[in-house]
Amino acid sequence: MTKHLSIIFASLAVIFLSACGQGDVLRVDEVVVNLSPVDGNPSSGYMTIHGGPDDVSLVSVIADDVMRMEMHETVEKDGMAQMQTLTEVAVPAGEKVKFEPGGKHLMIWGVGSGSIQRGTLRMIFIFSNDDRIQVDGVIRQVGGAAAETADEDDTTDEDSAS
Ligand SMILES: [Cu+2]
Repeated sequence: MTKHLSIIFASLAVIFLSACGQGDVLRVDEVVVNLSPVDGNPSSGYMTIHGGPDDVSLVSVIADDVMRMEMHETVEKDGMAQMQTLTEVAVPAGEKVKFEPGGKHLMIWGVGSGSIQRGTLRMIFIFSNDDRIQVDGVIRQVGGAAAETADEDDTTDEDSAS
């Protein structure tokens, strides 16, 4: 009798292992925040979402260290580029969904100075199946001289002579 049971448990274990080991896993990577060079203007966020075994939707993106974050899409209307707010974004099973310049993007207001100094923004992506995926997005300073001063604190500094 006990022999039988252990065989059943063993075969169950194999089934679980194989279920974990194959197929697509819902995940988010290549998360980037392009910090606005103008104080008060929104920054933009981009990422790649990899669909899992089931069709889901991205329903929200949140971060503790921002004032406000929205999902947007740039669409052309009467020859003009316009932005519209998205309430959810479909992520079909096994497919890649990209947020990228000129298309879907995150609009981010008020990125905290702590995150800016650290160079990363901790974000949580919330999906319709209740999956919550936490990713540290890389903050990039774009179009400003501020980016140069932040990470050059040794050797070649001009004012180290003073
Ligand atoms: Cu926008």
